[in-house]
Amino acid sequence: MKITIAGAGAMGSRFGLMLHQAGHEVLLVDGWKDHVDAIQKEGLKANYNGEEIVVKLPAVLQSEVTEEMTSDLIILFTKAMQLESMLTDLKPVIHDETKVLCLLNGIGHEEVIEQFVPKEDIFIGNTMWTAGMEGPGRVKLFGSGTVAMKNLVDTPEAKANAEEIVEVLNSGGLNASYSENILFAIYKKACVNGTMNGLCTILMSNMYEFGSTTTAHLIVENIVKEFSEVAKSENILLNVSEIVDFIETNCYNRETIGLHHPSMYQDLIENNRLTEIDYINGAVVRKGQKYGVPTPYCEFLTALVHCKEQILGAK
Ligand code: NAD
Ligand code: AOT
Repeated sequence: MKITIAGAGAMGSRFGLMLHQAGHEVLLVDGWKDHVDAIQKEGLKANYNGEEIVVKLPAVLQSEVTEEMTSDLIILFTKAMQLESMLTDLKPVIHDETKVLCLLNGIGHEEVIEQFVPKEDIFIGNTMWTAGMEGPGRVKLFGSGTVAMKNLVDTPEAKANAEEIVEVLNSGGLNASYSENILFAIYKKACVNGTMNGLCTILMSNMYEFGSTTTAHLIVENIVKEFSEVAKSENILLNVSEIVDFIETNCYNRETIGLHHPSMYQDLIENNRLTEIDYINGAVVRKGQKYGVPTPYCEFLTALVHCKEQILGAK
C-alpha cells in the first residue's frame, strides 16, 4: 500500500519504518526542515531495540507537497497543535479515495480533520507504542505496543476499510486491532495523559516519583472524575476507580514505564517546546463549558502548564 506519514517525528518515524520494512511504499511528510534534510541526505537513523539501523525513505517538507504525491492511506502523527497546518498543506493530495488515520494523543481531533476529509474516510484511534527523537534524522525506538482504531462513521464500507487498515498495520508488526468502543479507548488514554503528562511536567518528576507521593492518588482521582463527567455527556462511560487503578498499576511501576518522563515533560523541560495541554486537559475544560460540567482541576493544570511554557520561553 502507498502510505504517507504526516508528521514524521518520533512516532511517525516508528510507524514509517515498520511499515517500510513490511514492504509498503512509505513517504514521510514533515515540517521540520533539518529533520527532512537529514533523512534525504543520510536516511532515517534509528536505534531500533538496541540495534543501529539506517532506512532509506523518501521524505518531503510539508510545504513542498505536490499533487502527484498521492497515497492510499495518510497516517497523522503531528503534535496536536500542528494538525491543522499539516492538513492544510496536504490538501493537494487528499482525494476521494484517500483514507486518513489519526493516532494523536488527546481528544476531539476528528473535529479538525472533518474540515479537510469526508467523514467516511476518517479513522481514529490511539496507540500504546512509544518513540523518542534524538535529533534531526534520528530516533530511538524501544519496546512494544498496540494500536486500537475504528472508522468514524458507522457504515459497512467504512468498517471494511478500517479492517483493511488494521491488516496493513499488522503486516508491519504494529499489533493493531479494530475497537468497537474506540471513544472509550481514546478517553482512557487521555486520562493517562491528562494526569501524568501535565503533573510530571509541572512537578519535574518521572511517573514513579510522582506516584510515590502521598497526594498523588487524590489529585489523579479528581482529574479522572472531570474526564469521566465530560465523557458521560457524550455517552461514554468511564469508571473512575477502574481508570485510576489502571493509571496507578501501569504508570508508577519502576520496572516498566515508571522511570519514564511523559512526552509533555520531554517537549517542555528537555526541548523547550510548546505542549499539547490544550488538546488534553484543555479539551476537557472546553467540553465542560459546553456541557455545564465544572472542571477546576483540568483548568488549573492547563493554566499552570501555560505559565511554565511562558516562563521557559517555549516555542
Ligand atoms: P514529535 O514531537 O516527535 O513529532 C511531532 C512533530 O514535531 C514532527 O513534525 C517532528 O518533526 C516535529 N519535531 C520534533 N522535534 C522537533 C524539534 N526539536 N524541532 C522542531 N520540530 C520538531 O511527536 P511524537 O512523539 O511523534 O508524537 C506525535 C503524536 O503521538 C502526539 O500526539 C503524541 O502525544 C502522540 N504519542 C506519542 C508517543 C511517544 O511515545 N512519543 C506515544 C503515544 C502517542
Ligand atoms: C504513554 N505515554 O502517551 C505511552 O508520554 O505522552 C506520553 C504517552 C504508552 C502508555 C502509557 C503512557
